[in-house]
Amino acid sequence: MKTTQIKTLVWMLFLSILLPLSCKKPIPKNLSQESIIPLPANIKLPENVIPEPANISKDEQVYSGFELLKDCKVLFDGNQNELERIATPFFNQIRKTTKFPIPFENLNANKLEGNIYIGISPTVKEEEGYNLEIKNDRIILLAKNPSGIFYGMQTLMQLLPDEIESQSAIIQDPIIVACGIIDDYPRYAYRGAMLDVSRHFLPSEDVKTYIDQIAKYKINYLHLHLSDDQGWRIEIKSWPKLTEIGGSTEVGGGKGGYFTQEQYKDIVNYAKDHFITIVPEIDMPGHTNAALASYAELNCDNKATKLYTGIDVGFSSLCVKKDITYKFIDDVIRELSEITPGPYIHIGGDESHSTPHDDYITFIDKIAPIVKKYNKKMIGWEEVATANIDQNTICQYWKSDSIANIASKKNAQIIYSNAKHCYLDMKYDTKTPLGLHWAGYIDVKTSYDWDPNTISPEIPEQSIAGIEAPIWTETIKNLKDLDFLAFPRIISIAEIGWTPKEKRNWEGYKKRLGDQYNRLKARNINFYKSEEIPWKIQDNKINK
Ligand code: TNX
Repeated sequence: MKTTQIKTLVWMLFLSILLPLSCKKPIPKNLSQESIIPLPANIKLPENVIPEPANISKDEQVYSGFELLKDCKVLFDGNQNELERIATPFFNQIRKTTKFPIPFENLNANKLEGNIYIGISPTVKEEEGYNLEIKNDRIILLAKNPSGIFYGMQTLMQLLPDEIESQSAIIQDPIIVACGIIDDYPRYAYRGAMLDVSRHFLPSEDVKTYIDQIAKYKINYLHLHLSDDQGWRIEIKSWPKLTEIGGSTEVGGGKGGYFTQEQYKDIVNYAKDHFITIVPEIDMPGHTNAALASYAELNCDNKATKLYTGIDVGFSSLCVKKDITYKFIDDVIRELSEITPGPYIHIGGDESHSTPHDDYITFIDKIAPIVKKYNKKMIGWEEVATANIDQNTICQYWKSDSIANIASKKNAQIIYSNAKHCYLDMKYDTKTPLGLHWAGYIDVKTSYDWDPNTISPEIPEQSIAGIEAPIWTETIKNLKDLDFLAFPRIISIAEIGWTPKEKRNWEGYKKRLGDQYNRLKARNINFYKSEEIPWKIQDNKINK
């Protein structure tokens, strides 16, 4: 063959590969089909988005939108230091999986084209809200406050390919972000998770991992259940035996453990970086055996109880009549307030079955001013509504509609943690190896398909501070167990707390959750692969 003939042949071969590709007309990626959780309050599509023809296979289609290219920069103006601090962990992860340098620069000397702009702006009205505008040639993220920037970044991460969450994969395909405007803000100001570190102690690394995970779904409070019959988990310098003795065991007789005040402060700071406020709970007057075993004088008969490693409730009580009890509580709340920058102290108050009811009321009425004295707002489990609480108290509804109604009649705010839907320690079904089932079996649909408004129609929306998903750790020994019961149900609760009621529905949610399979995997979460969810399994892509 002559060289010209060879050349023609090579060209033909080249074109036969290239032509079919180039013939594809890119269709604009549709922002409303992205699987964002929690679903944003408002998504506006650009006019050129047309419904995709049904006969096109997703893998073969070419999309258009904002393309993240390797020369992309992130631009800030004003508040640059703080905004950079918030954006850094997100962009470090993007740099890792794209190998793009993505420098941070000041807006002044730069054009917006091709870049991402992040800024604080009074045009966004909601406290925790943000506005994320994606155009073909730029992304603009605005918020009223830094928290909104954090939430907007969480949303943007979910608009990037799943591999963006990977610790090892490098993204090879073009990164196209769907165009449109997300104008988003939460339904409730309080969107919480509760972790019981008392029944089984979990070290701070595990608490931090949980913080990482819940922050992705815009949860903004972590309530730590720091004391119970089985263990006292926070150092109180003026009462050192609480942790020396009371922290020395746990359910099943393991070695227990506790947080030093330094470790606690470290958790508080870590949470703060994730826009999460820690709410510490000292449960009393019941659920106090660990304290009663540590100090004889806290018992009415001056005899220290034995440490307890079982899972019964309702058998212990502080001695309501003694002055030393209130000296003790004052010291505990003072020390805890000093290391807790957040506004709340949770005083428990649940299941005080061995405290006579009149004593219980006397007790709660005496605790409330102590919490106030240290400039904190009191949260208590629903039972505190039977005492003389004022409108500054927040009651956490867990079981009884009628008590929650009493609380709202007293103008107290309510946090919904109704056990039948929110208790992450309930089994999914009869086969679940971990968990309890006193409140019933809670599959993913049950955790999602309800609303605070319909559970207690008598409680007006303005009485609702928010929603919280507790996880009690009688059967949970480590992070793996915790993951298994918490995920994916904690994600349901996060969406109920954030998304407007009328935007939510189970069919849409279950698809979006299924689409997050790769992300949950990439984050190494030992989540429950419920058969109710159409999981989009692509293990190979993420584990490269
Ligand atoms: C009830 S809910 C409790 C906890 C248990 C939990 C187990 C509440 C305020 N008290 O002491 O750990 O059930 O699901």
